Amino acid sequence: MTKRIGRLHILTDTVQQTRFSHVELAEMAFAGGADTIQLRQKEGSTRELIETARDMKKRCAEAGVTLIVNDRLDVALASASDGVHLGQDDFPIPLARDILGPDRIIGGSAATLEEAEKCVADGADYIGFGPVFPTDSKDDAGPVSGIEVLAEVVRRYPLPIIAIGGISIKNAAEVIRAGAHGIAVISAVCCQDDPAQATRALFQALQIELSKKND
Ligand code: TZP
Ligand code: MG
Repeated sequence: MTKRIGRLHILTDTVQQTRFSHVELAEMAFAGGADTIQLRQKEGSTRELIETARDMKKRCAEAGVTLIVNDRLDVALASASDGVHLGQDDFPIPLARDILGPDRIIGGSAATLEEAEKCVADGADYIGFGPVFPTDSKDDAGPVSGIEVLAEVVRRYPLPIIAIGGISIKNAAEVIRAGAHGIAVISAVCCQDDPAQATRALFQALQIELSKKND
């Protein structure tokens, strides 16, 4: 079956900013045109995270938006989310596939060509590649790839590549021109005064570049 991999992934963050909850951020992101929300919470109670994920899944389903849970296969299962996003040290992708089955989305993180190759071999549905640019949002983000390595990943590997790390309205068009299928952002939406408007600006930048590709 064909799984629809979104183009504009908003990772909800309640650590770098505390004004908005995950659910509030998700709703502002839908309002701005995001097609994928990734619930990303590294700390705290598992029960509360499951409650949040279930609430988000309901709202995402109503909005026709994909919900991916970062790191936590258990929470993705408990909330019947559309998928899970797994880093190189998280739950192994092949085992996650055995548990989730063929129809759920599994994204893998890669910071290098070798890690991208592993995501492909493991059976990921898309690769979150980066940090493409410097970021303050992840301490252990790995080496900054730059745009050339991003383009090389796109050339080499047959999966949708979602660029992440320091992506903003200033460089979103450039990463799409480099061949990325889409972008994933934290601070460019969650830390802005108006997250819905910030999402809308990114959405419009993507639309313009993607429509040029289809000309
Ligand atoms: N993975 C690689 S870089 C990164 C993650 C989660 C952080 C992205 O955050 P920002 O604020 O969009 O740079
Ligand atoms: Mg992870």
